[in-house]
Formats: sequence, C-alpha cells, structure tokens
Amino acid sequence: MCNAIVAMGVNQLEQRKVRVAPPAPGEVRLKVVANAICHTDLYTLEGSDPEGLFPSILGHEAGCIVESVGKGVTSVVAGDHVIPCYTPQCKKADCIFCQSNKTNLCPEIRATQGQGVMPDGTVRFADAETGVPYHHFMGCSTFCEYTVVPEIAVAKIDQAADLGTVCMLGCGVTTGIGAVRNTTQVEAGSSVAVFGLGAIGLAVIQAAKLAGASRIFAIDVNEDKFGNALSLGATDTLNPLASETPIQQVLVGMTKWGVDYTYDCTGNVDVMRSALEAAHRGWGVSCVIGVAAAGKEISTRPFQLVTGRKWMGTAFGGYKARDGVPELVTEYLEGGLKLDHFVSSRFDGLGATQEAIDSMHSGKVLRAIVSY
Ligand code: NAD
Ligand code: AHE
Ligand code: ZN
Repeated sequence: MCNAIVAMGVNQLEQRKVRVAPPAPGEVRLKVVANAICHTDLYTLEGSDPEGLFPSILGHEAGCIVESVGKGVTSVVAGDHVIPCYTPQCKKADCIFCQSNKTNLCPEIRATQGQGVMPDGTVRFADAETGVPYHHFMGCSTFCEYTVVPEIAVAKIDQAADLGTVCMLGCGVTTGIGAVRNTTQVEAGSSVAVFGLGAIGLAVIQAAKLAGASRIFAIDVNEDKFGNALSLGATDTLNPLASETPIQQVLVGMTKWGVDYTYDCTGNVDVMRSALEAAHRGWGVSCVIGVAAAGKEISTRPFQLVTGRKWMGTAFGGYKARDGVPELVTEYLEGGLKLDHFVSSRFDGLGATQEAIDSMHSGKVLRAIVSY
C-alpha cells in the first residue's frame, strides 16, 4: 500500500492510499523517486484531453528505481535506475516502427495506453479503502509512490545521474531537444523561430544553439520569458501583442523570405498557423510540438505549402525512448547538456503535488519537481 494523488474528475485531485499490484509478465514495478509536472498533466486534469479518463493517476515525467520485475523481463533488474517513457520502444524484429529510422512511434502498447489500462487490459491500481480501480495515464502514472509500467517503456540510465533532475528527460526537455535534432534536423547557420518560451520552447532554443543556428527568434506574449531565452542563445525577442502586424509578417519582414525552422511550443492552433506562415518560402519547416485542446483544428492557405513550406509534428522529439534517453543522461553527466536551469522550484513529498501544480499556473515556472 502507498500514497497516490488521484484525479477523481476534472480539476479534482485527492490524495488516496492505493494498492499497486505486482508486475505481470513483461512489466516492472517502480519506486518513483521524483516527478516533474508537465503542462500535459494540467491539460488532462483540466478536461482538455480527448483521451483523458477519470479517475486516473496522472504524472509522466519521473525518475524511478526498479522495485521488482515480472516474469520474462530481461532488460532491467531490481535496483536499476530508470525513466518511464510514454512512447515505448519494443525493439521487436517485426515492429516496422522500431526497425525504421523514420520514426519513434512504436505502436506496441498505444491502444491500451490510451484506454488507461495495461497491455493485458487490466489496471494495477486500486483504492486501498474502497477497492475502486484507477486508470493509468500515458503508460506512466507517476503521481504515485509506486507504479507499474511495461518493460518496453523504461529507459535504463546511469545511476550517477540525480533522478530529481534527469526526471525532466521523461518528456518536455527531451521533446524540445529532439524536435531540433531528430524531427527537423537543424543545420549550422540556420535561422530558427520559437513560439512559446516554456520548458519546451527553451529546450528548442538550447538545442538550436548547440546545432549552430545563427539567428534564433524567441517569441512569447509574456516578456518575463525573454531573459531565459536570451541566456540560452536567442538573438531576437518578440512579443506578438506589441504590434498590429501579424507576427508571421513581422518575421518575414525581418528575414526577407521567412525563417528556416519554426516551432509551436504553445498548443494554440492560431500560433501553429503563424509558425507555419513564418517559415521560409521554398524550404521552411514548421514543427508542431504543442498539444491542442479537444476539438481544435489547424488551418492555413494551401498556397503556403504549395510554395514549399513543410508542416510537421513531433512526439517525444522523435527519440526512440530506450536508446535515446540514456544517451541524453550521459550527455548531461558529461556536461554537454545543461538541465538545471529548467528547475524553477522543488517540493518535498508526494502530498506537495497540488502545490507544485498550482505553481505551474503562475506563468513563472518552467518545471516544478516533487521528490517523494
Ligand atoms: P508552458 O505553458 O510552460 O509554455 C508555453 C508558453 O507559451 C508560455 O510561456 C506562454 O506565455 C506562451 N504563449 C501562450 N500563448 C502564446 C501566444 N499566443 N504566442 C506566443 N507565446 C504564447 O508549456 P510547456 O511546458 O513549455 O509546453 C508547451 C506545449 O508543449 C504544451 O502544449 C505541452 O502540452 C506540449 N508538449 C508536447 C510534447 C510532445 O511530445 N509533442 C511533449 C511535452 C509537452
Ligand atoms: N491524447 C491527446 C493528445 C496528447 C498528445 O498529443 N500527447 C503528446 C505528448 S504530450 C507530452 O507531454 C504525444 O506525444 N502524443 C503522441 C501519442 O502517442 O500520444 C489526443 O489528442 O488524443
Ligand atoms: Zn509531458
């Protein structure tokens, strides 16, 4: 029996005692050491996720230690340090997605994950008092002191890394970095525009700078975000609300033909359109990273695509989870990848999760990390 923060309904979190069943074959049970709050947890809690289910245990950016393993598990043992990943990597010879270098979207457990259950169709969480079952979330459910996930969804990492920091590689930071390195493959000398300067947007800027981008436009309606962007390598900052001219026209005006690579890191479909239309005539690439609320759709004039702009998107930054995340942890340990600036605040104990979530609404917090 352990503690969990359960989403009973929209914007309704409760701390409950839960029983976390032992891992079934092919699964691992994890002790969650630290968890960072991602905006997608808030989006689901607020009822904006078309796949959102209640009651469920949210949370998907965690650093964990393997507590026990189910039958047939071979890639990790109790005591290993791992990061659970919402995009798995089954590595099977007949998985055309894992075998392809074009994608990270292994579909092995995606259907059951979306239904809030484990691959065998059942759940591992039950309320200790009432016996009510709780749904899993994004295959992770890390707002709980223990969780159970499929073996194919855990990345085993170097034990030297602080789990209270590298937990952020379970989603947001990895996504921003991978959007630059894997999805769009920014070349040295490119121009880049980043719409939305939260943790994801800043990770894009950081990776673009490391890739040798020569000009990096940092765009946000909250000018308090500009300082971080500039210190990570942005060359220009822009507030779309500061001018009557649409931001895409401002950017095209500043660059003549548009920006080589643009990224939506807001989840706002109007911003996605601006980002696409700010992309360079003939070859500009615009990448959707933000997650839009249920019912929202994107649009633009098809002429924007006819004239050579490409619209793409990324999930988990295109990283194949079990191969890519340990490499990022190593890059962090060797000093090439800085992570500490993403940590805005730290909280002690699972019970502080609500407080950590509340802090995310202030607009000042990149990542709030709760140590259990
Ligand atoms: P965040 O809320 O911290 O940052 C968003 C930023 O966008 C804020 O600074 C906000 O001021 C700014 N913003 C809002 N409206 C704007 C506008 N009209 N123009 C310019 N800026 C605007 O969020 P985050 O944690 O950085 O996450 C960003 C998005 O990425 C979220 O939608 C999240 O759900 C999504 N996400 C996607 C993936 C993926 O794999 N695709 C992974 C993680 C997060
Ligand atoms: N469930 C939603 C979509 C949510 C979504 O797009 N999630 C992103 C990750 S956000 C991480 O913070 C993603 O990578 N999705 C790919 C996937 O397989 O879920 C919906 O619209 O139904
Ligand atoms: Zn996330």
